[in-house]
Amino acid sequence: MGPTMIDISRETIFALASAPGPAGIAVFRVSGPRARHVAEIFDFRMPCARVASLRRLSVAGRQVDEGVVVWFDAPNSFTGEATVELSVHGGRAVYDSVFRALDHEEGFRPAVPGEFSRRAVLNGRLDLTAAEAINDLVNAETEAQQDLALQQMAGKLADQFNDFRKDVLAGRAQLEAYIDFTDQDLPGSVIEDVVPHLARLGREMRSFLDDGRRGERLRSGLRVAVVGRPNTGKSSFVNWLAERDVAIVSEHPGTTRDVLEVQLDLGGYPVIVADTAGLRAVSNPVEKEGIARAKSWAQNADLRIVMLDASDQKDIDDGSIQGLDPDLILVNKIDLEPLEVCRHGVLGISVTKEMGLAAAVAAMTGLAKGRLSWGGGPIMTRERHRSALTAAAAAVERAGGLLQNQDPIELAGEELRFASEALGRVTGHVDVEAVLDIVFRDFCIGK
Ligand SMILES: Nc1nc2c(ncn2[C@@H]2O[C@H](COP(=O)(O)OP(=O)(O)O)[C@@H](O)[C@H]2O)c(=O)[nH]1
Ligand SMILES: [Mg+2]
Repeated sequence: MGPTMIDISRETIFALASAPGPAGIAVFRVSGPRARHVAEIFDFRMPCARVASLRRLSVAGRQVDEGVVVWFDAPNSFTGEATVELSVHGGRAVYDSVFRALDHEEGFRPAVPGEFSRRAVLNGRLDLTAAEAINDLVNAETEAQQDLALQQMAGKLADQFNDFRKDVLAGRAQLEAYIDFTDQDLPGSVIEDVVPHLARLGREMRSFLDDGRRGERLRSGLRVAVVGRPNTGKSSFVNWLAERDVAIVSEHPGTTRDVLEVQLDLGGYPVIVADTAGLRAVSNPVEKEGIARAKSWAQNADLRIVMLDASDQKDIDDGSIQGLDPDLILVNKIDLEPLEVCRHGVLGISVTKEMGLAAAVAAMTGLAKGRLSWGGGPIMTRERHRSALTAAAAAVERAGGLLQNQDPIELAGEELRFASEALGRVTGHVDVEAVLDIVFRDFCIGK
């Protein structure tokens, strides 16, 4: 049963908000109309609101722990409901006894994933993009992801969508005034005002959409494929990057068949580097499949690093193999054969002798930064944001076209109504119930 089917105003929910132990501290969150009752369940005196207080927790006369209790009275809590946070010790027995005591209580039940944030949205404490940002911050693994989540949490993306929506509504208001005038003298200037307003708004929306999908890429990690002929040292390089033996390195060509992915933090930017099967003509069906996977991964990647062997002068002169357009060419094994060329985007390295590797990482970091840095302003982080804005921009453009064609004003007004609703759905101004399941789908319990 999904939480949308539950009368949320009546149930008191609880969950462990910290990661499962053993750990120094475990934080239980309890939210809902009966949250105050936690004091009776554990037989302590509820502290004053927002004052952290040490309390002994007992159940049926037996002490279960001693911990810090914080009471938040409604609506001054994360969810907007009465909330208690219990910071107890993070051990199995403590967890079990606290969980059981809460679960046993009439009107209490364990929270489903994302339910605290969901209630916060429904109670108007958070807009949907801020709730998404909280989830992003919890999952952030690099500094750039952290920066992105924090700026979205602060409301920058919501502000941008609200500004677009206000501009759409301003256009609509002008049109509505025009509709009311129809049997009197028409102020012709209205069209002259509205058409340029919509044209400018459409351009602003398109330019905001034209962001190279940095936000989405930053959330998921930039995909970097390492491709090249067999035995050039791809697996050696990826293992060196990962600081562990992810892939088998061997002097036998054609060892790597599956695509092996390694997550890295390059100067604060999240990158997924893939080691792939060496590209060559083969008849072995397993290696053939490996090569097909390598090519498809490389074609869909955000960046391609081609690995060449310093002894293969023909490939070095070509600069590309099998039509793959490289962003960076690494010529490996320069310990055996010095590299003659000095072309931009070509670096000589030796993985085994650790030559040129710092420069290779610096080049990769520069490329990642080029694709992912976004200047700190508002930026979309999900397909949900992008498809809504794309639909809104198209509707705004259609409205402008209708007005220019002297089509009935109502039709343009309808397009603008559609645009404002699409934008309003992103923040939760419109149809919040309908989008909740999409937004909270990947939350975990306790958030
Ligand atoms: N001399 C030398 N040998 C290397 C270097 N890097 C890798 N090798 C060797 O080249 C062979 C193939 O390496 P591997 O990483 O499996 O290549 P892959 O097929 O491209 O994944 C192995 O025997 C490695 O030890 C290097 O910089 N110099
Ligand atoms: Mg390999």
